[in-house]
Amino acid sequence: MMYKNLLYELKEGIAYITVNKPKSLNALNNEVLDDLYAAFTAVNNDPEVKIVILTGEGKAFVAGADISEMVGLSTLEGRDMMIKGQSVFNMIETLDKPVIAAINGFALGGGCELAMACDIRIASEKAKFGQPEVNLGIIPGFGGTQRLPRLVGKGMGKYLIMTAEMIDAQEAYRIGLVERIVPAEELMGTAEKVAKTIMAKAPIAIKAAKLAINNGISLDVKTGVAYEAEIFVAPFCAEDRVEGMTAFLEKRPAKFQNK
Ligand code: CO8
Repeated sequence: MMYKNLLYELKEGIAYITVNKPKSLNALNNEVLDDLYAAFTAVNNDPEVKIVILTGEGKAFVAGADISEMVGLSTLEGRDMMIKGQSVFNMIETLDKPVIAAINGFALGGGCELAMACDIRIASEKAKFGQPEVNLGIIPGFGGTQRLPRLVGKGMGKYLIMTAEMIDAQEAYRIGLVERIVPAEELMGTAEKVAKTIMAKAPIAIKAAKLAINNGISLDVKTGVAYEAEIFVAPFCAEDRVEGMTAFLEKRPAKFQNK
């Protein structure tokens, strides 16, 4: 698959999507958003793809929405771009397959929001995070006001959005914005290791777990637990459940067939 603003590679079931506009620190304009939509649609439909690793080329993961494009937009065009970005990020969040963000550098504004739409965030020690939108007279519009407080809590979410403070990877890890931090040279290797760990599990269980967490998180616990009960049934009915449990009892690795 070829994209103007992305690099794409499929290796051993892992799709690598790299935002590739390093001159503008991978800023998201309408064209990049279209490419991301096309790429994530394609990986979702490709049975060879089991998991996705999303990263950025150069010193940024993504430094935000493209300010040079946004400055000239009318109000309606700005709204359209916001809705487009939200649709792409919602799609990533609800993709059938797990998505790991390998955050190599700046993840600011729309870049931080993009990372937050992924299932798991692994950051290089060189990564920097922030929601600097209020510096530009706007608020986060690609989901940041909703996903950030859900990850780091309401107070810290407000602090980061209202102060526009840029934080380093260590602080992002401390507040729960990322799940792992590693030296820069180990970033892709660690992301691959995590991807392979997840790929070794029953795919139907991974898909169900993602669904239960994504859709349950905004419910009260009682309703969420009832929802979990509904989702629980599908993997329990699957052949892979019998294989997983039999393999445990026979003290051998499970051979999951996605059945
Ligand atoms: N948009 C456009 N161009 C950018 C962006 C960006 N977000 N970030 C960096 N660039 C460009 C710079 O303008 C520069 O271009 P040039 O070489 O032509 O001058 C090039 O990338 C390199 O950047 P710097 O020279 O600034 O590199 P530094 O290492 O000195 O600084 C920073 C790196 C700190 C990341 C700095 O570039 C910066 O502060 N960038 C802006 C970060 C920002 O404010 N991001 C938030 C944008 S708003 C947003 O994301 C809203 C999302 C919702 C939008 C809804 C749709 C309407």
